[in-house]
Amino acid sequence: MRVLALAALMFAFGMAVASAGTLEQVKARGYLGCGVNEGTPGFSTPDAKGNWTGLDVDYCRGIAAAIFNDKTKVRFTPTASQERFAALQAGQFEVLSRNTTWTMDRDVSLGLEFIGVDFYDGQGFMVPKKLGIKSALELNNAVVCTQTGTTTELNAADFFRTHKMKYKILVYQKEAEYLAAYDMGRCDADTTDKSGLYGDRLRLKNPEDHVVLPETISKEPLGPSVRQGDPRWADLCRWVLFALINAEELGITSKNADAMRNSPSPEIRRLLGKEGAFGRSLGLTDDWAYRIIKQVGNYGEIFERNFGMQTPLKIERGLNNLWTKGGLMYAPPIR
Ligand SMILES: N[C@@H](CCC(=O)N[C@@H](CS)C(=O)NCC(=O)O)C(=O)O
Repeated sequence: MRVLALAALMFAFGMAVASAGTLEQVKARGYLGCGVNEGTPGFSTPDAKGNWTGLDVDYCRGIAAAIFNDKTKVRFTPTASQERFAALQAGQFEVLSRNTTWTMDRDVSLGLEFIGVDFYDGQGFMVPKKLGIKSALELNNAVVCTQTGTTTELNAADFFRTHKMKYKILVYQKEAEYLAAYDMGRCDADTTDKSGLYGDRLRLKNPEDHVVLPETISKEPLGPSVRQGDPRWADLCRWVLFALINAEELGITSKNADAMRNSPSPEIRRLLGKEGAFGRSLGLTDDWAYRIIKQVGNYGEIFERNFGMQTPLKIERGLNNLWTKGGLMYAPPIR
């Protein structure tokens, strides 16, 4: 009898633990844990006071705005390429938002779940102009520098093999290390995601002495991921991303979000929580997306603020434009 009672107790306890999902834990703790990189312009960079900015940062701020109605309720943990997935698994944060490429192996073998794409990128090469190289196909026998634990290393191997060219790769643990090696002339080329190359160039002694070659040698769909096993949390994170993209498509911005709440458009009304009960189904309030857009802006605002023509990076929207404007940004509808 006692054994049975104990078993029943353990079962009830197990249920209680299982039902305290990630959202409940985050709510109880009072902030979101967000894994970012250690400082890549456009994605995540801390200023002297420790304030973080960037696309990856803004995405996590969007989740915090949806949950807490306060975009500042996030704690950022910088992680190097090599350690990011283990850090997510170890519970150091609930969302990995760190210019991370969605690949099959990462998705199916590492116990994590990609929730979407927030930046369509591709790998390229940067070389000193003085080498006179115009194409990546002229890189035979080059020494290339990059960071370890990345798709970059693997794509470089594929590229040189495919084109029957020889190369030597120097891999470093930290971005600052490979960049310093490149700047000192230890390697002929820097290779990483093109967005990363533009960020790298800004940090060289003489940025104008370097050129990004035209070739894009891989697909790098970058996006956030979460631990596998809590589908409600994955849904929440996925719909925060979709809300940002849908808001841009519907013309809702941080500036007009209040006025838009009076819009007669059913799609706008659903997104802003004036019709339906979409927030509740995520464990949030129905104005969840309004909070995100009001506090963080829509996807286009976030892109422009962090990568656009007013920033030192000056990256075109390109593939990251909305599907209605020739890009790939397309979010399922809220209904
Ligand atoms: N998208 C690639 C590369 C991501 C990556 O880690 N890039 C480096 C070079 S731009 C980086 O972000 N370094 C910054 C850091 O380690 O904090 C991947 O997911 O493997």
